[in-house]
Amino acid sequence: MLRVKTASDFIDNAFYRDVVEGLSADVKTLPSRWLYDERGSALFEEITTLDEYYLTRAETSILRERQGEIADFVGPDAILVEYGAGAGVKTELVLAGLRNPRGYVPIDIAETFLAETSKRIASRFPRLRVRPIERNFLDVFDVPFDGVGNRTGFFPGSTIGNLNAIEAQTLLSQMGRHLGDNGRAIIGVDLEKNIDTLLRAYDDAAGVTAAFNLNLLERINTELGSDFHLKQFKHAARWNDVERAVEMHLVSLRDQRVRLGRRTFDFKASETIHTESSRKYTAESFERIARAGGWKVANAWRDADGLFCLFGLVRF
Ligand code: AVI
Repeated sequence: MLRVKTASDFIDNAFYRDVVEGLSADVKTLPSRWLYDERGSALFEEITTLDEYYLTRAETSILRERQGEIADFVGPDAILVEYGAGAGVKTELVLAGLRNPRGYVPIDIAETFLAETSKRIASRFPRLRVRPIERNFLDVFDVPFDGVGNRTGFFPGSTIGNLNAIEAQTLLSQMGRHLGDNGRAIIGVDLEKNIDTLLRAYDDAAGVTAAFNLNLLERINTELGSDFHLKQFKHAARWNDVERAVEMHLVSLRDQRVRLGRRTFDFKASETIHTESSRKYTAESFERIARAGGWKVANAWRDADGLFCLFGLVRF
């Protein structure tokens, strides 16, 4: 028999808690990590192939063009620790350039994805010891590894841009603990640029980013039994000049009330739910955050158009 879901159905559910907390706030917000269910992850993969979304293309071109320099920076016999398991060619480009890499440690909360990545890398690099860690890389944990060799952290894709300053600094400090005093890190960072280019990257003509953002409401409907009318919300990308970030929002198209179990949430016309921030850095602003996390910038590799930067960091 169908019954209305109540808080007790979801009390232990982190997604439910985040949705209730985020929609109860004066300025409504939802954490961006919930964008990535199966459909959200597939839509994000599609975003990375769009003309407007230059980030993936630019970063991959740096990894191809600077493969030798990156390998020199990492050094021989290294263990590569990746924060977020690599979906595509990026990890393979780094590993293929290295001299005698000893180990690969992908860290990711998504079990299936982690297993697939580990299998793919192990079959492509049979001499590499692959040791996956199933954790959210923002949690506090250790990286045990019995092999020899200096460790290098790899955090590509401008995912650091989805973290606020405190989260970014905390992650960089934790990477320092994982990677040790001789540790190195390679971080992919999207650079500040012309605002039109930035906004187009987050509001593409084909509407894939809009579908990615709206899928979060669909997910709340399906998994938590709410009654969002998707046609009554639209996707918007906005530049936040103070935060130096492109923000994704879901804009309510009219006054409306949404039900979630026994709770209701009221939306005014034009009120938004803030679903993601993608921070953009300059060389100076990134250097500041790296220093605060215990690292100094040793290298900054940019693509030919100067859109994106891979920073090579060492401990200080
Ligand atoms: C995963 N992350 C780095 C992407 C970004 O650019 O902030 C997520 C994304 N959101 C909209 N488009 C892509």
